[in-house]
Amino acid sequence: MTAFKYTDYLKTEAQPYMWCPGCGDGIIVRALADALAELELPPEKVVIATGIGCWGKADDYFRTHAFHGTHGRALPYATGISVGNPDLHVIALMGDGDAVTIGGNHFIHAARRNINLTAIIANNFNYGMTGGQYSATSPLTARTATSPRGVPEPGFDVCALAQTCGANFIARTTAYHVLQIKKYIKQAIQKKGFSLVEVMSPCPTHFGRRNFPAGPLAMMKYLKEKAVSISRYEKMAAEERSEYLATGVFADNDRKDFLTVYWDLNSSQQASGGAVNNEK
Ligand SMILES: Cc1ncc(C[n+]2csc(CCOP(=O)(O)OP(=O)(O)O)c2C)c(N)n1
Repeated sequence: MTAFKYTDYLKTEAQPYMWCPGCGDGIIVRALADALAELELPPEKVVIATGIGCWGKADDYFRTHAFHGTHGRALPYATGISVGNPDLHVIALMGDGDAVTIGGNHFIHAARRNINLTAIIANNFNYGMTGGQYSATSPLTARTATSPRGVPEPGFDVCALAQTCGANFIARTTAYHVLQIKKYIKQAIQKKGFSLVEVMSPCPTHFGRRNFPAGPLAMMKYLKEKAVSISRYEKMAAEERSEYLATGVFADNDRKDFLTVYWDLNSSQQASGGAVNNEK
């Protein structure tokens, strides 16, 4: 029996959510609250850092510490909080625009440095809050507000990017796979270093309307049917792969996180007589 309930982390009085009907963001909020309760993390030890966007508004619903900053900058804030107070569990909530479009450079370097934090990206394949413009994860040929005839450039694979940068934990699932979201968030929080959970989340109002004319349910059904395990995905022929979404855990490493390396370097310098000289 856990000492905490998911409602200990949620401002239920702030509900109903501001998100559109059929949006996946509320599902991720509940999964995160469940994960925090099951890990029995005291709410005062948790900090949620966000930038701007629909998913960036999620911190409004949490009864934890929160830092709501500027668009694309959730990771710099989260980095400062994590490095400044390593006792805190820092969770950065970002849309795909926030995380890897305007925030792409911060994402690369937070993962490379292996900052001890958990990034949860709600990837709805477009800029939801500002009307559905295409972002760096919008798939090639997808229709968006700024690409009515189709996106002319390929979208990022966020997990592959994080892997190249050296993140310690990387997982992808969808808003349909509710229990998997919670499971991966728990694993991510428990892992020291940079952890990423990418959740493919439907945006019926903007992306869905233009790419799933049959309606919101069709997009959820797509996520249910097209999400396949990494092992199944890897057995597919290249042309078949473009039809599917690989989901699962892509990386589970134990590379030392930034602060550990930093303190290791400092203590070894001091032990050897120290080249560190603070005198000017
Ligand atoms: C520096 C800056 N550029 C642009 C904007 C306008 N803006 C606000 S939210 C947003 C898009 C958010 O998209 P995403 O991060 O994918 O999150 P979503 O809303 O889809 O959850 C943009 C472009 C801004 N607030 N600040």
